Amino acid sequence: EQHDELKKNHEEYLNRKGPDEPSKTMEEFLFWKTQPVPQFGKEQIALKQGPIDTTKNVADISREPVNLSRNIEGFEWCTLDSSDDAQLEEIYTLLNENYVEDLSSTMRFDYSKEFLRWAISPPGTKDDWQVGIRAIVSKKLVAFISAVPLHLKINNAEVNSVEINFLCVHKKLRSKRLAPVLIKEITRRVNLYDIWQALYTAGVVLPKPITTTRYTHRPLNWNKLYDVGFVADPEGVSEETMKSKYVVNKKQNLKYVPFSEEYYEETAILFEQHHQRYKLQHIFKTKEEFLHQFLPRKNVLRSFVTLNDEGKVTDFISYYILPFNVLGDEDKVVENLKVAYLFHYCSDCATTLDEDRSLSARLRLLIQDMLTDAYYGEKCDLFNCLTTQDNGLFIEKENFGMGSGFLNFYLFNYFTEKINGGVSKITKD
Ligand code: MYA
Repeated sequence: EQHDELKKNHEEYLNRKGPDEPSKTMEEFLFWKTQPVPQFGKEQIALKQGPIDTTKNVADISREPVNLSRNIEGFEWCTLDSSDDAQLEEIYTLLNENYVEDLSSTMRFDYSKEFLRWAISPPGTKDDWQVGIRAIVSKKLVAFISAVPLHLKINNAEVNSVEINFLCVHKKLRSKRLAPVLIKEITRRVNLYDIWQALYTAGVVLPKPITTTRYTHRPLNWNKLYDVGFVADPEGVSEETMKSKYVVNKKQNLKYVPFSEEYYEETAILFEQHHQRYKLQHIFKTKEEFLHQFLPRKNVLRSFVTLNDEGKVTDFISYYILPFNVLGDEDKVVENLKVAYLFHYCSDCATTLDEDRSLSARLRLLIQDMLTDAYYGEKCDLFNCLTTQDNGLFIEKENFGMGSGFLNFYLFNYFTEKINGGVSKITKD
């Protein structure tokens, strides 16, 4: 039954509009048409790259929170502190029960608490950027949104911004226009720090993506993925053939050491050199930020460097672990899939002039090795990556299949020409 459902969804997906076409007209985006974002249907080629609205300054921003009672009675704003275990547990429970699902509502992200703490509290995060809505009487947390500081380089222009993530409204409070209220409140709180730009990603099409990327999936534990209906029956292909297609090497091609502070300087230089290839770059200004993002974390992040004979760092690669709950009737969790997501990487092959050291050959070795680590070491069932970075060099060859999910990238209050490929920014979803 689950496989029939999967086929039906797939057909629906094939018949739908293009991945970056909106489901309604610009006029119907009642909230987004009021915001400083590029609009559908308007020729904005004349616009130069840069901020869209430059009229405001901190003195214009209200010190009072956005009015909530116009939308719902009996709820209040709160500020959460994810360093406190009890509050982290509340964020975790809200997201675990109400966050992003796939098209057929059979899978939902199951961010671990350690993952959330890592993602929402990097160095430089402000105390009031973890925003919630609670019921006044029961104090139950029913909605959430977060911001973290982010330095971007967009076509060589540096933009001091934030990344917005984990927007979530409890299922019972949907369609009450709480999302716009949460977005306005986080905008206010960010603007008070004199920051006017943001980056965010979403599966839904809003005005207006700067780029659209696609999820690709490389099965590791084909049997389990088949049993839960993540992969459909391959027509005319035997199960044995499928299994042999997805065999994972037992032994790694290259030698790795876990990334640690002693490799910071060399890795950061390599990272910057490699990332110059991309039009949208996430840049790390301080050692503290870099180490926060890339030091290994148990059950959350794996990161490695390879060294040449002289002990010099030649490559860096990382992936994070983000499980999925498989849902049965009445939203019950019936199974958990452990999923690895390719995160950042860099290699000296990206800048070498030595023809024998092509980036594509090197990346294949590195990726094969991460598959080995994820499957045999971390017992992951699936390895995902987006069509960002230089991933086009290995996706097909390493048997990553195109998924049904897309991830659109957006900038708030910043105009730039559409970026095709060339994205090094990875969001944690
Ligand atoms: S993306 C992950 C989003 N979360 C989920 O998908 C979790 C499951 N879903 C939910 O919790 C709810 O369905 C949400 C909507 C909360 C998504 N981004 O309240 P409503 C617009 C932006 O009646 P609900 C992530 O976290 C929609 O087009 N807007 O709807 C990044 C409509 O507006 P318009 C969205 O279903 C978030 C309005 O909301 C999204 O009850 C980046 C309807 O509101 C979406 N994902 O709740 C946020 N989905 O009338 C932007 C729907 O115009 C940040 N909508 O069509 C912007 C930068 C702010 C900071 C700026 C600083 C300078």
